[in-house]
Amino acid sequence: MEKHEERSYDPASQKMIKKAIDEDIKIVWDRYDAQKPQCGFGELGICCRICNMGPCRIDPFGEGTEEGVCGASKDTIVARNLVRMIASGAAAHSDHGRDIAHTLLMAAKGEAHDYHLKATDKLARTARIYGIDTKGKLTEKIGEELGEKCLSEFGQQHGELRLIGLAPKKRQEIWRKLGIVPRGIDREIVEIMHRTHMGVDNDYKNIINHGMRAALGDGWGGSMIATELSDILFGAPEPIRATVNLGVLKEDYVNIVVHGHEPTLSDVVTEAVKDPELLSLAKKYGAKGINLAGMCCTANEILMRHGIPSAGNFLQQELAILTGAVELMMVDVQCIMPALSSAANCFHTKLVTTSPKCKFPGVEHIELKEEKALEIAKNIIRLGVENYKKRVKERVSIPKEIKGLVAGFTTENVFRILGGKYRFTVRPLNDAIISGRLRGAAGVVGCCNPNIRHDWAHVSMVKELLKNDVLVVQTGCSAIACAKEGLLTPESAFEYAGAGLREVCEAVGIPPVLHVGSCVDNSRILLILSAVVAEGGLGEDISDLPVAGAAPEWMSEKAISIGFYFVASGVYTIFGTPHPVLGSPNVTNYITNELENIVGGKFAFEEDPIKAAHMMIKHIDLKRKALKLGPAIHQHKKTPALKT
Ligand code: BF8
Ligand code: SF4
Repeated sequence: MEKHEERSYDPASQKMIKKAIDEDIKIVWDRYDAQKPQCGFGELGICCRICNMGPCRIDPFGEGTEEGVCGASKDTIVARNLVRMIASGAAAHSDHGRDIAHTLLMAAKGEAHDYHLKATDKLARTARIYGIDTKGKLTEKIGEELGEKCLSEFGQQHGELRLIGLAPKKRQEIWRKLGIVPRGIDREIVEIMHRTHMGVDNDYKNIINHGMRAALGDGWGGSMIATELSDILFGAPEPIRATVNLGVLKEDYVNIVVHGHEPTLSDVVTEAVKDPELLSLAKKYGAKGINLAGMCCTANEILMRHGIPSAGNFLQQELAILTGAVELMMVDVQCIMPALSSAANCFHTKLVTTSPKCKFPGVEHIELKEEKALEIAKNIIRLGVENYKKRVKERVSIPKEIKGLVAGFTTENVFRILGGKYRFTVRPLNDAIISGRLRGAAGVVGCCNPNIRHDWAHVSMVKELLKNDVLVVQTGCSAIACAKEGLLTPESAFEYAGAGLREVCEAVGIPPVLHVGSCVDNSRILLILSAVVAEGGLGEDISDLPVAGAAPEWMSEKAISIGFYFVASGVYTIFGTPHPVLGSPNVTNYITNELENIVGGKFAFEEDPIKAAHMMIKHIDLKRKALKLGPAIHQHKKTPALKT
């Protein structure tokens, strides 16, 4: 295999990586190689620079220093570092949720005219969950009350987050007994920072238990608020066909790429690109029109609501610029590589930052102000159109690869699709699992990372699960990876799904892999699991379900927070490369073993995606057995016996 093929499984990406190699442009894989060998202390989680008596490090071989200057053990140091990752990940998701709540409130108060409360049904339903009396009230009034309630949950000091009440009763009781129901979203994050300050909590189990509390505040709080309020504000997604991969960029068009996470501006951009004045300006400069594409999770947001194509996932952000065909890349927050400015400098691409939280030195910053969002969006698009003049035709090379997909599945529409028009229910899903046509379900989510061949682990794992009659739900970069392989179409069931899964997909008309959105939309998976429990016949708690989760190519601290809220919700969750915990056998054992008896879920680390898929299948089978269900009816004969 040549270098560009080793780096990515995706042929479109391979072409751009090859171009980078040929033109000697350094990209993420080169920077990764330059870091090798990566710091062993960091990898094992046993370095501490929390106070100025340090930095300290523990000798992993037990031959040197066993404790920090303050006496902190490797268990304390590893646990503290780990939960600080949760704090950062939960903060990122939750701050996103806060921003959406803020925009919703402005829209409801009539202070942001470019936004509207689109999903009024969902608004009323969510308001009722928050105890708001909706009777006889105007939509705007309900929106205002809901916006205020949600915003208040970030700084709430006592009580419980409201959305916790959507979890199965048994699950809520487990959390209450352990004292890990989040009181306020910010409060639990701040408490992580306090507990991990020098000289506070040094009981690794106590530290991690609080980490779970903050992570639950992300999954059942900040992220869930982001999802629910985004649906209300930008429209509840419905299954929609779209396209994905670098081939969505168009040679004769002005190409605008929106990258980041929060849909607040990108959703308005979908309107701005239709502006007749901007379109005629584009034509004046010789372009056929304006082509909008997304990147990372802001792409997922506008993909599932408007069918805007996705140019790719995390590791493709520089590659999009390398096509030489991107006039403008507009970024908001999260997963935006600082390297983008140098990539843009190698081409004519204009990079524009839009969030006060994310600026780049020397890069033009045009800040989103909700009061005049559309005007700002148009100004940004205009810069892109103007920049078309600077495109160097000879440097343009857009890979041809493009694939169709269906996106836009949500908790609500899964109910409708499965239950039919008049009966909202997930019953057919439960029945399919009970009868054994479906063996179980798996969530495969998360990032991509140059430490593993791009997209390969996602695609290999998902194919293996499908073959074994496991229905897959996906979000984030993982969904895009599999979409590029064509797995997110109803037709793919014929090629990849086992006989049982294929029957279910055919009967209901769904793909075997359901794209449920961006990373904050992992909260949709929590709600689907809760709905399956509520439907009956599969136990009383999420931890009873024959399901498993995985993040085979993870890189971000958000992935750690997501992993912890799934585990703390009772889901067995596999990460590809390990968390930075192996320096403490105690912490490793706690999160990969003991936690199961405490919260019903636990972690496993397995880099081989096929092995990991079979670990998930084995777990699914154990849960089936515990529920006294028979084996899956079309159980794949060649499934190897598993060693534990
Ligand atoms: O939030 S999957 S690389 S883009 S962190 Fe980032 Fe990871 Fe992608 Fe979306 Ni999620
Ligand atoms: Fe070292 Fe303890 Fe300070 Fe960490 S908190 S840097 S282990 S002295």
